[in-house]
Amino acid sequence: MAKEHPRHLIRCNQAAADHGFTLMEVMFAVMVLAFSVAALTQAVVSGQSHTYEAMHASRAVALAEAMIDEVLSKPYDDPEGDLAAGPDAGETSRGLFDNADDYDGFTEAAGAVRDQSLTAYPQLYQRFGRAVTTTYSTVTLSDLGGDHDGLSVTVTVTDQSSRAWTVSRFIQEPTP
Ligand SMILES: [Ca+2]
Ligand SMILES: [Ca+2]
Repeated sequence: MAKEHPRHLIRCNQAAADHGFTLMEVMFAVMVLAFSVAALTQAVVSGQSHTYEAMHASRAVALAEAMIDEVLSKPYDDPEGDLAAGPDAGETSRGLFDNADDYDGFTEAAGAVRDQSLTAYPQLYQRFGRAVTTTYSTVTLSDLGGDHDGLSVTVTVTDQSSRAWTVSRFIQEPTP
């Protein structure tokens, strides 16, 4: 004699068959989920990349501005009266520069970037090199009423992908 299923179990199985998912529905749901996860992952990676780029650029500009500040902290005129842009006699290293134009032609390679006290910058800043140019020039500043003699200082910071950030300042020649 065949074993009889309890009546309530038959009802449950019938309900599952009525409300279950077909294989196609399951595959479709899995596909949608996979696309959603991929899109979310891409958004997170893209966000992290933008954050890295912003931090990278801000470090480059900070290095450029720090060098500009260092140049601006020096006297305009050489104490010995030398007038040539670039290091003067005996100014064989950065620590011996005694006026602003001595920095003309100064460079630091990536991995050897130091602050004004010649202390190495943290590792994340060592991905950049720096170069300085200083040029005596006359610029027209209409707000200040005409032509002004002075020193143009430009600092270029370059990363290992050859991307460059440039900061420039004009130092007006002091009036005697
Ligand atoms: Ca000098
Ligand atoms: Ca000089």
